[in-house]
Amino acid sequence: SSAHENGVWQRRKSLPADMISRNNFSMWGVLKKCIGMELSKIAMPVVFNEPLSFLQRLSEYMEHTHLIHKACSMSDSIDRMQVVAAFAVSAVASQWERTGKPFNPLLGETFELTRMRSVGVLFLHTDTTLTNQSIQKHATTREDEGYRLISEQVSHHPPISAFHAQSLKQEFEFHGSIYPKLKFWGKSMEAEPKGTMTLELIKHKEVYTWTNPMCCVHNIILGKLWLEQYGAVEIINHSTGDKCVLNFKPCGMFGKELHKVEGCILDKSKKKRRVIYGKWTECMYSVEPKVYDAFRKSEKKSGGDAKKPKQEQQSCEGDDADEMPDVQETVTVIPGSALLWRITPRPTHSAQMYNFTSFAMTLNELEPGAERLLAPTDSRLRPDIRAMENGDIDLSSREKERLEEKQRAARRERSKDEEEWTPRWFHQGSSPHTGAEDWLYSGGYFDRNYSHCPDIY
Ligand code: CLR
Repeated sequence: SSAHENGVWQRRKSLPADMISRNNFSMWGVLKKCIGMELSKIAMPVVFNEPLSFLQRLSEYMEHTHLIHKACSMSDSIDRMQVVAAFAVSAVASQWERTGKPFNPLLGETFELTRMRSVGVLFLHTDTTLTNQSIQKHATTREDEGYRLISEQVSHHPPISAFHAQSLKQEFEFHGSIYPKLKFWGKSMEAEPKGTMTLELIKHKEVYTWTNPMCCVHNIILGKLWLEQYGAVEIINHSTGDKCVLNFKPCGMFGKELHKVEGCILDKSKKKRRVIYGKWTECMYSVEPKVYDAFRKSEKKSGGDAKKPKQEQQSCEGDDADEMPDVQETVTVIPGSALLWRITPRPTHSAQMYNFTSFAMTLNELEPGAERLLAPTDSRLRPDIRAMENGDIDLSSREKERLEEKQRAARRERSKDEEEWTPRWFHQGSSPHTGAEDWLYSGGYFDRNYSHCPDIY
């Protein structure tokens, strides 16, 4: 847990308690009555949850923000695009093996993530002998990325979460909304994250947009749960007309393509400028198209993987569980490639802690003094999530039920008065870049006047 080492407060590196084993619970028992139903309407036992709200889970898009800073520092727009592409892939990397269901946010729930106070700041307050120079040194760390994010649950049916992040030094804004459209197919569940991601690099006057890949959770009923992300992701630079077309590959019959992402950057005249490849669970590289083509050709000539013995067939049909293919070969690096991004390894205790990344471990932590600062609607103040985090499943389910009942009562009150719900921090609008319907930040959250926030807990 969090500690004050040498007077310096540090973020916690683990959760207060290990997770409760799910082995004694059957998903089938819950789901057999629910085929064809919307997931948000199914009362799922809390053991299948993870102690985070969906708003907090979406904030994990920010884990690799240093890539945006890197993109900002580059003078060539194709170079910037390749790092933005790496950011778009890195944003969904924390989903790997995360098969716990986050808590549905309550209508009006918010989550803020402020990462602009450097780890050394508390220390600085207590030591006035520091010179300006050493203050500068302590105030610049790589861990605290210098941004703040605010997200809000703006709609309950359909569930829509909106977020807006801005950098401290006005280098970028990153915003969007997600409506996770879920389909339950029996053996698996498919989630389409509807909504556009918009990244603005202010100094370069550039705007990039894309939509996230599809997500599929396999073996809902029997076997081991595992998660696949697949589909085309098109990143558009609206200022230059450059495009990056990425293909998150479905695992395929033999699992050879598991986790692979491949694509290329095309400039305005449709000329291929760079090939991007890697795995969303691991790393991404970029290489010149000529080098890439030559490598693939030579691979074919030498037989490549055509001669490899066939693995046991992984069929997607039939009654068996769709085991996650056990192919551990990592990315083959083509000579001449540049590494764009590599994942931060998970902490050793991650498996007992919902497969959280180090970043995820910190999201529900109450920082010293946070209670005084946070909006009363912040996810960190949700008692059901807090109870689950502490390993108290019974309290968690009781609190979850209470909150959901309170939400229903509030809705009944509103409909009696013919009142409509209006989100506090976002408003509906159309994106000036894509024209698509979106949720835009109305501003003001960080003025920290929360007197008009609803009482949802
Ligand atoms: C993946 C990244 C996308 C946004 C997104 C939308 C829906 C999310 C999905 C992410 C992760 C997996 C998810 C899904 C909704 C339900 C599903 C949380 C965040 C969970 C794992 C389903 C659990 C099912 C139980 C039966 C255990 O950009």
